[in-house]
Amino acid sequence: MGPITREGEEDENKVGQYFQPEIECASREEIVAIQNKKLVEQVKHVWENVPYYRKKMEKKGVTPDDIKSIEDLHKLPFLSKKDLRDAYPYGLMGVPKSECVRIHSTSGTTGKRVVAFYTQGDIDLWEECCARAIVAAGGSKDDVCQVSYGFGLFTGGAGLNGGSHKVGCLTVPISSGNTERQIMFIQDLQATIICCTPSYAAYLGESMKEMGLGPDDIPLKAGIFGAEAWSEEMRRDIEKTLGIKAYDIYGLTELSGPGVSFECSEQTGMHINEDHFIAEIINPDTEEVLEDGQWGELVFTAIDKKAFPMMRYRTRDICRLSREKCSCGRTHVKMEKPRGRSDDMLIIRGVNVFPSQIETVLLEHGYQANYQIIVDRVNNTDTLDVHVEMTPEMFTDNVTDITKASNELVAGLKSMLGLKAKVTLVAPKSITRSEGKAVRVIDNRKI
Ligand code: DLL
Repeated sequence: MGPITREGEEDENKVGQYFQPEIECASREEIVAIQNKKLVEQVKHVWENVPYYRKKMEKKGVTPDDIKSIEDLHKLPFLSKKDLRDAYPYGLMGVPKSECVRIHSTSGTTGKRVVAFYTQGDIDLWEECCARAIVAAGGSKDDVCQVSYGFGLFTGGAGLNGGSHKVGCLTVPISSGNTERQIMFIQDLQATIICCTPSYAAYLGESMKEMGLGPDDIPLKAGIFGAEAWSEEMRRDIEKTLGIKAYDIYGLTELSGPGVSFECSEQTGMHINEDHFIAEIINPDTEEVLEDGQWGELVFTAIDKKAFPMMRYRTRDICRLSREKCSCGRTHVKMEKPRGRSDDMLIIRGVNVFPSQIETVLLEHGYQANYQIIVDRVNNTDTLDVHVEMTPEMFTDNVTDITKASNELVAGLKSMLGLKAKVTLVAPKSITRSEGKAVRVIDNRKI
């Protein structure tokens, strides 16, 4: 199905385009009715087919009869990453193996990887979510969409590739890496949309500059960037260097992959695909459900996915929800850019620090998002070292200039974090670039 406008919508090309208008612009009553019906069915499905979760429900004294609508959601037990590890690999599967057609898996560096399963139906719904994101970024069948997320076990490539097919874009499944070839294809095939991590988009921009190319030398108009936290400053940087509008997209392997939520032209948060996922925000310590607008841990219940039906899954992403009316016409709740993960949060000398706060300070001072945060413990005291690349324009070996510039950053970080950091300015290109998610933090503390 191609993009469709709501009846009476005049502008056929920009704002006002939706992949599935009847759902994306449904009234609150309609959305709640869909969620109520699907939740009741999903709880029955899980009770009957996932003994691991049934035991959790029994332990909490809940049966499917207790769940009559989304008002009862809070009665259900949570699932966490620990449950996924305990039930690895098949313990949370909701259908016979013979009905599953694919797996994807996280790139987790600690413990067992998460392995998620999909029926063909699960894949179709997932690809539709990604198609909604592409259309929201202005995509249609007239576009050439270059998918530069990694393919394979990672969900980024497969998800956006499937979405791009559903929209009918000419899809370029180039995967990540080989930056010169990426730029050559963008130019030769006249790619208009690119999908990759924001850090890779920034690297593409940097490589273009080195090749003497500017935004006018490439036909890109939009980018769909996600899989890691990125700041507003980084968005502006990428938009300027590539000459595009940069849209955020969010998701996680446990819930299919990219497309759980996506940004529209307003760029003020990501619409959650509420016909497939019910979102809650909880206090991560007390597990109490918080009101819309409050920061807390994002929890999702997948009400359609059959092979890997996640119920009240604790994402660890710190976020908040907003139900303010959106100018794009979509009615689904919006989540703000996640501030970081509760497990990304560093506690340094007792202070909570998110890498994104450090990034904001660096970008405000004219640096790019090429940095590494090194945390250690010396004589029982935490140390925070931030290695920051100078841009080629600011590169100097004049000690006075370097000291002045790093002192400014130390002051900026102090005012943002309330902590004294050591800043080391390093030469351009000396921090290793990533083709996927960037590695920003090295924590050497043995705690
Ligand atoms: O990163 C899925 C994805 C692929 C999303 C491509 C968007 C684009 P995982 O590897 O399982 O899945 O990692 C999921 O990445 O819990 C967040 O902490 C983080 N994350 C994903 N998207 C965003 C985003 C994919 N837009 C974990 N902003 C999630 C901030 C994000 N963090």
